[in-house]
Amino acid sequence: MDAMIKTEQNCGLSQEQLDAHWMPFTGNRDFKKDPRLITSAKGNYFIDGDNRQVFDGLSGMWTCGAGHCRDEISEAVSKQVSELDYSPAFQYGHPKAFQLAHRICDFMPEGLNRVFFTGSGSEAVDTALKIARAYWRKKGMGTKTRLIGRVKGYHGVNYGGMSVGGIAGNRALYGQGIDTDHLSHTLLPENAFSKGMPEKGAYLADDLENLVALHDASNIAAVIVEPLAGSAGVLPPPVGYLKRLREICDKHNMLLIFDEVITGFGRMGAKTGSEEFGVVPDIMTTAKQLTNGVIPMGAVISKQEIYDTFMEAGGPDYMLELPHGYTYSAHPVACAAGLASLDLLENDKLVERVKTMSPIFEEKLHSLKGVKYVADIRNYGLAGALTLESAPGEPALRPYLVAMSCWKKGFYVRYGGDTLQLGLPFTVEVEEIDLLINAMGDALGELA
Ligand code: PXG
Ligand code: PLP
Repeated sequence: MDAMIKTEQNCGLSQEQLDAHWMPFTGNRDFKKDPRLITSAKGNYFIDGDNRQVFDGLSGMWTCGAGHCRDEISEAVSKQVSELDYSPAFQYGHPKAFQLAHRICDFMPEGLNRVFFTGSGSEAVDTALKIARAYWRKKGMGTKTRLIGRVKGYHGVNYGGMSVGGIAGNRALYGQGIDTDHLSHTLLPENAFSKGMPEKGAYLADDLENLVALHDASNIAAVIVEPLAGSAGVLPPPVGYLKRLREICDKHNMLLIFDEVITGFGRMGAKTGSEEFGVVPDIMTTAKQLTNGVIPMGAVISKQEIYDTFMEAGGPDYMLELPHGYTYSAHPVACAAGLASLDLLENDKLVERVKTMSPIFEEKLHSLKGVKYVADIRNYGLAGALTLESAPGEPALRPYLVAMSCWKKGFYVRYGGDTLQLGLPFTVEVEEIDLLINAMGDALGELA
């Protein structure tokens, strides 16, 4: 009888069905004891397996800023599926791939105007790293291969992205990656509870000079950072930090890659983090918000000079200049979703809306200062995070408990390591922010 009740609660899924799916980045054993199932979504809310409405405090996974199940995107996708479901990505093209590439450039800082499509953020990162290495070879500087990331950076899970990534837990199991080194992270204790960009820490960019002194610029291809580190718990860049990185890259002839998988397309209250923070990279990686999360897609956007270098050194015109690409690069359904999604951002003025709502979010989020175990609060645009003091010997326990309590109260928030993260829908209302932060405050209050 118990098993029956449990089964009904779990949307009719059997234990065998639950066990068959090896879930990504999930405590599988815990989840399968008490699954948190989502069955539908509309606007800023999910409906769960018990037919409860749950506020989406992370826009899916930083993907669905325009809200869920938007008619404009659903209609574009369903039309595309029945018109051209797949089109070979290599040697042939379909019109929407070129239209979307051109449309993406409207959202880019001046000078970034060549777009390579991938199926995800991880693929975008590995593509960008390969382009960087190949670029220097094409220029006759083939020793420039080392890639510099940053501690606490997250660049997806493929081998390149994992290697430049700086979250130990995501690397420890997998043995040797590729040749990298890492800048120090920018989370300084003296900046705790900063609102927006922290004042101190621009000097941390000088770490790059130390790595150049160690490896020599003739061996370094590129530096990759998130302009605002997302997964490690929303770390806005210190004032002046990114500019300094840009100067050091220019001085030593190293490419600067901004990984804007989270910050691209509106989350910062500007079209990109690059625009918001006033520093232009040589290559940018994007994904997530590009299609509002509806169809998987990533894009690497590079300066024209990089593209031109490949074209000029490409040999006969029929030869391929970059031996790289994915079966699903520029998938027609993803392109349709991307075009509809970017139109929606623009027509509904959602980027501007992020800018308007972010001070309201900032104030409310920082009202949690002083609540038990809250060790730091950080925010920028519609991204925010709390760091919690660790329970003895269990650094990841408290955020997990708070997130589980929030879920029961009808709020989805993300937990990871010692942080809780929020990535509000661009369509969020003031009242929803109040309810969410109050629920988090209550959940924090329940901690032993
Ligand atoms: N780069 C950055 C900066 C990311 O944030 C990736 C690359 C990889 O993208 P894909 O599409 O391969 O997952 C990401 C992904 C979170 C969270 O809650 C963040 C990501 C994914 C899932 C959860 O912080 N970032
Ligand atoms: N493995 C095999 C055997 C393949 O044939 C392919 C693509 O043709 C891949 C992996 C790569 O798949 P994707 O292009 O979807 O990344």
